[in-house]
Amino acid sequence: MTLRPILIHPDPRLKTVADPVDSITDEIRRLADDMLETMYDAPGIGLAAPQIGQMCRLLVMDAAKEEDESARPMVLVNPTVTWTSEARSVYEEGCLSIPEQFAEVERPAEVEVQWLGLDGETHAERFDGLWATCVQHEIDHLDGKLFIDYLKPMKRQMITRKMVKLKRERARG
Ligand code: K1U
Ligand code: ZN
Repeated sequence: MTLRPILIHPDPRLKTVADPVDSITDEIRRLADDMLETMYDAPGIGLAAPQIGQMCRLLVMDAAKEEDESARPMVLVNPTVTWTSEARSVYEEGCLSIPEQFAEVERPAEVEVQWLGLDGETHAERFDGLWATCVQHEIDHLDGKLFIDYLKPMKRQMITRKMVKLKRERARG
């Protein structure tokens, strides 16, 4: 398994709609392994393939953060939201592609998602709580959307300027 560098906003690949995965191959299995390792190392609770420059519809997540919850690494290929609740919830989101910036985002409190697993089977599950927030955040990445796109333009611009500065400083070393 290999740690992959995570792209930092602004980057055109983070604004691009990713392509569906045709079939589950060894390359896809390796990519999923690398993404889980990269996510746990960051640390994060989710990661979408475009965040490491791979423009395919694959995401990984493990939002089991309660003390009594055991780790549950999940790999979702070609995920689609098939149902959203009327009820909404607000969560202070972060993003590994927008380090150290957090903002409240309102989303459906529960969602049903269908996806292809690494076993080649179709899976479906209803998510709530942090899992629901996380899976929606990651599917947004597959559609070229970032959590800051939900914020008012002034706040979004302020965060983007901070990220441009951060990237310049990191490039200087
Ligand atoms: O997609 C990403 O950039 C990962 C992101 C996912 C996410 C966080 C919060 C709300 C929705 C989606 C992160 O994992 S940011 C890091 C983070 O939230 C976290 C890290 C360690 C422990 C707990 C949370
Ligand atoms: Zn993110």
